[in-house]
Amino acid sequence: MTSTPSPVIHPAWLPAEAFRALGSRRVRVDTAGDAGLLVGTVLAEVSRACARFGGSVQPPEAPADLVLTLAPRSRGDAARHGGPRPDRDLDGFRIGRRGASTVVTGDGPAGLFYGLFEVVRRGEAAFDPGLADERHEPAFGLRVLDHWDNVFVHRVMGQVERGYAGGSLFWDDGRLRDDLTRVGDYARLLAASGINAVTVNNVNVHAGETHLLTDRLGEVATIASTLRPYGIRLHLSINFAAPVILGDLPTADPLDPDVRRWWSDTTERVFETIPDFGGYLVKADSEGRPGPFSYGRTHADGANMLADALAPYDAPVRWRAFVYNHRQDWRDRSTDRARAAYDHFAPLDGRFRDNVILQVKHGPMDFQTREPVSPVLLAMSDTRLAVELQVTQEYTGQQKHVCYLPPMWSSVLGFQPTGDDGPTLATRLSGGVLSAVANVGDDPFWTGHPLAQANLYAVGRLGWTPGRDPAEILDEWIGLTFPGTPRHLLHALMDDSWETYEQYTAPLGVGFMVRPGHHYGPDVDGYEYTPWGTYHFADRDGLGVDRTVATGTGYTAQYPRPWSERYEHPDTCPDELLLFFHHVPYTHVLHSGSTVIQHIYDTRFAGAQRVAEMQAAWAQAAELVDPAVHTRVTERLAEQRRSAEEWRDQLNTYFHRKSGIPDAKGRPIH
Ligand code: BDP
Repeated sequence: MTSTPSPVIHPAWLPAEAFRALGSRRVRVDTAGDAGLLVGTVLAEVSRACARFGGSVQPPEAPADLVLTLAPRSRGDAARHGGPRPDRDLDGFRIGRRGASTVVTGDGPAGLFYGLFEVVRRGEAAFDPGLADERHEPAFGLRVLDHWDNVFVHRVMGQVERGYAGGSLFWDDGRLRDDLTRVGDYARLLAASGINAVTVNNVNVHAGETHLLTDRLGEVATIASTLRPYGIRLHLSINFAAPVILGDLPTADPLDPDVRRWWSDTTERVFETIPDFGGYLVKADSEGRPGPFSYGRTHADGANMLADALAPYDAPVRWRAFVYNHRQDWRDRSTDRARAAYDHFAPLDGRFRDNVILQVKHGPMDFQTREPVSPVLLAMSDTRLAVELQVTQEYTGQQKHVCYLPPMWSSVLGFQPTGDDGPTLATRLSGGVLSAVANVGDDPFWTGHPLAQANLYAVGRLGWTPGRDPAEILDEWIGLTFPGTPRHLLHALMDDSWETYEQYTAPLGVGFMVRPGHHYGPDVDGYEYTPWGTYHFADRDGLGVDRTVATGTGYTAQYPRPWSERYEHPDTCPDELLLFFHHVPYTHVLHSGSTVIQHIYDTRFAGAQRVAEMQAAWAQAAELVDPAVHTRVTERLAEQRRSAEEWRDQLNTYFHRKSGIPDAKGRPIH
């Protein structure tokens, strides 16, 4: 019998080569006998790199080119905790020169670890005698990737919901994988990018997965142990109806004393089994999931019950604000899904416990190609808030299309709630939580499309420095992942890829013209007459959703000034969001000087053309990159091109037929 050789797993941003500069030096890990788990990981990394590249691990006091040390106040912390405590104040580090050495001083063991990876990222530059002193600390204390993994393969959603990179890294065929080596490698990659937590299961917690909390907790503990050496804490998504589903109680009413005791006892067992357990993530009363509404209770009642169960362990519950009615009447123009999160949650401001974090999707709808910032993130000053990004490319090309997303995320994190001179959203949320839906699976390239790794990498980096230029992060990722490859090649494909994707799929803020269910490819009216609340309202005269106070759904009033006013009027509303906020005639003239209809035609032609150019550029790179990467990207680009042309043709034809207005440039539209 022949067996198929296991595929070679791509090293992502940690190829051995990335450690050359560090590994060819004399390195001292000077932690005064601190034998914590993370310090052990740092030592192992250093020893491995030195063994490979001819450097040496120096004994105490010996001269060294690189010294990795702990700040005095944190010495002993690792020993006390028996492992990493990725608390915000211990993640930071200093890097600088002392005499002939580069010195990294971690605030705590985690900081030491993050400092080590700063040295890796910088390569030779980390040993430059002119290296400036810098202090680094993360803007967000909790930087968490939420996996939408199911243990069992779900009938409709498969194993990883909205996953485009194969099966779960954790579970296979309903069981925890016997070999968790890849989970360890994954944790190492994440830690090197700055992530410090992972939620291992889908927010839609199906009946089978509910057991992870109780009788299958052992599996969860095994995953936690695999993540721990890299400072990654494990979080679990829980099912609000768990007390009922697991057969213990007749109700899940959050005010019922038995239910409250059930959650306290269950949570106590979780912490007995996993002492550094990170917390719960909850999707309740949303898209058919159970929640407090069934018992006439509020989201505050539901969240606070779980917060009380977690409080003794100083752990948070992240309660998702993605709550809306998915049974709307499409004939009723006054309903508006964009309003839902704010309408549900803003009145509850100040009513959540301190360890409740309201986790809010970055836009008001659902991870569309472009949305305005969710107004919930701009309100609720008495509630702890987390931003939720979607790294998995559900609506952005499903990892078949190149779509580098950090420019979108930066526009959210850099949004200025009080206008042009005010602080950014990231500053407001600083110290809090950055969460993102993961895009990885058991695919040999981790993310299906090898270039989608850059999106994963960037989340952690933005979690540390949200104001950083996305192109700079990309440059860093390219340098690590493709050592020796001309960087301009990948920049040419990736820098503007989100904008390109937007051009051929959804210009001007129009959303959801995708195939219902799986959400890939165009379907002009796929969602138009459904109850999901996701409309574009195209008719013979114009298109877009009127969300104004004057004549529409009143959504613009959910924004503080000056945004409420800017969005309310088409003449001040930014072009790229015009159709999100306004229903306008096809002949409406944009700030750019073009009409809406002409813009639709032009961008769709331009976007598809850019994809053809990307394909041609990549073909030239055949000799310059790893052949396996080249082949995979080539295949995906062919599909991206086919899809971009399909988008262009269907959408242009649709709007041509609706409007009856020809393309001013006379290109073929049917
Ligand atoms: C939507 C996805 C769905 C998720 C949901 C969520 O289509 O699979 O369950 O978001 O975030 O975008 O809960």
